[in-house]
Amino acid sequence: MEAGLPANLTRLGRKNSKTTKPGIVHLGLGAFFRAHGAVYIEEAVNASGGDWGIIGVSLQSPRMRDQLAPQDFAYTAQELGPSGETLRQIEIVQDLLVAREDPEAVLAAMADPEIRIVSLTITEKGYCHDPATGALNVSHPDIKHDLESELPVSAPGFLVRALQRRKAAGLPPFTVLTCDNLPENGKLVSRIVLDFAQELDPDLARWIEEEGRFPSTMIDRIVPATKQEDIDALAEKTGVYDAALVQHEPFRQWVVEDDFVPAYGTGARPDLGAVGVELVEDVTPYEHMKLRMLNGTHSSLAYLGYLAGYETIADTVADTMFAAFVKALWRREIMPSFEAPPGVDLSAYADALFGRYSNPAIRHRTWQIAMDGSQKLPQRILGTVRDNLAVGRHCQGLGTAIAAWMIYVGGTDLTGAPIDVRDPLADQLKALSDGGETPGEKVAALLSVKQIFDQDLAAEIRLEIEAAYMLLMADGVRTVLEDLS
Ligand code: CS2
Repeated sequence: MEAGLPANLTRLGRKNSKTTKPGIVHLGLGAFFRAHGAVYIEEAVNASGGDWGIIGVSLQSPRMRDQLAPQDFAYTAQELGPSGETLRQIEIVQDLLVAREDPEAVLAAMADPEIRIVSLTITEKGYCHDPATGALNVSHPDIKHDLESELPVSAPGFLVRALQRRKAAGLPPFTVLTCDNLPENGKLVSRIVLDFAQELDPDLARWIEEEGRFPSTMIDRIVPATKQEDIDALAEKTGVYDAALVQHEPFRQWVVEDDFVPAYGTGARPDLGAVGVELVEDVTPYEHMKLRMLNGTHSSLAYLGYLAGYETIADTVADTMFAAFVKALWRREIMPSFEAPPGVDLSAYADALFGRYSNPAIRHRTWQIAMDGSQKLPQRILGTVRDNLAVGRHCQGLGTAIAAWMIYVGGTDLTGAPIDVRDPLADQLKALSDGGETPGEKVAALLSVKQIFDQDLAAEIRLEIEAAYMLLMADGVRTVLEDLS
C-alpha cells in the first residue's frame, strides 16, 4: 500500500523508463497542455524519434509538481466521448520545476543547450500585456520586478533572462512556441519579449529579433478542470490512483506556423506533421476561425448560461433557446466577419462545434470559462463586433453577450445571489459597476476601461449594450434570447 492511499489502490507509475532526453521546457504545465500538446509530442517521438522530453514549469503553485512527482511525472489522459471513453498513459513529461521556489533552476533548464523549444500555456493574463493593444504592460508589478531582478517571476521575465543567458553562452536561442488563445499569438509574444529585452539591453533585443523565432499556433481541444470526484471514480474503476488525471474531448487540432529557430536545422522541432499537426505558413485565418467561432461563443454561452442558471456548456446548449441562439450567432454575426481558412467549410465547422458543446460527458463549467473575461473579450468578441460594424452590420447577439459579461462582473446574478468573479481586474470592474446608479451609467463606466475596450468602438456600441443590459435585467436571459434566434 502506498502512503496515504487506501489498501485497495496503487498509485499510478511510469511504465517505461525515461529514454527520451529533454528538448522542451514548457511554462504553465496545466491540464490543457498535458491533454493536448504533450500528447501530440509524445506521439511524434513514438512515430519519428528525437529527444523531445518535456520539463514542465509551474510559475506559481507547487500543486501540479506535488501531484506528478510521486507518480514519476506519468499521468492518464481520459478521453470522454458522447458514447464511451478511452484511457491512455502519457509519459513525455520528465520533471516539473516550480518557479516561485527555485527560479534559478528554471533559468538553468531554459538555458540548457539541449533545450530547443520553450512552449507556453500561461493563460491570457500571463503575458502581462495590455489586451486592447498587445503591448507589454511595463507598469505590471511582475514586469517591474523582473526588469530589476535577475531572478524573474513572470513568463516574459523568464523568457528574456533565459535568452540573455543563451546569448552570453554563445548558444542559439530557443523557439518560443506559445499555445494560448490569443490573436496572432506568436507575434504577440515576440512583441512582449522584444519590448522587455529592449528595456534591458537593446543589443539583446536585436539578437533575439534576428536569431529568435516565435511561430503562431492555433490550439484546440476542450479540457475541463478535473475534479476530485473524477479522480476518485477512475481509481475505483481501475484500482489505480492518478492524482494528475486530465480529461478531454475526442476532438483535437493544432495548427503551427512552420518557423522554428533555423540554427537547429531539422532538429528544431519534433516531427509534428507525422501525427496530424497542420504545419502552415500563415496561422491567422485558423486563429480567427477558432477564437471567434469557438471561444467567442464559449464566452457568450458562459455569461448568458451562467445567468440563466446553467452549470455547464452541455446543459446550456441542451436548452433549445440557447441552441437556436448560438447557431444564429455563428450564422449572422461571426461567420461573415472573417475569411475561412483554405478549404474549410465554416457551416460544417459550426455544426461540429455544436456537437462538441453538446457532448454530455464533458462537464465544462460556465463559471470556469467565465474567468478572466477582461483578458478574453477583445480577441473573442470585440474584434468580431468591430469588423461587423465596419460594414454596417449590427451585432445584437454579441452585444447581449457583452451586456451579460457586464452584469456578471457586477458580482450579482439575476436572482440577487453573489457571483464568485475571477478576473485580474475583478475589483476595478466591480467598483466601476457599483459606482453607476443606472444601467446606462454602469455600462458607460465599464466601457471606459481602456485595457479592454478601444474607445472608438466603445462609443459606437454603448447604446446597444445599454439596451441589452436593461432587457436582461428586466426580462431574464431566455426571454431576451427568444428575440435573437
Ligand atoms: C475556453 C477554452 O476556458 C475557456 O475560456 O473557451 O479553454 C476552450 O475550451 C479551448 O480554447 C478549446 O480549445
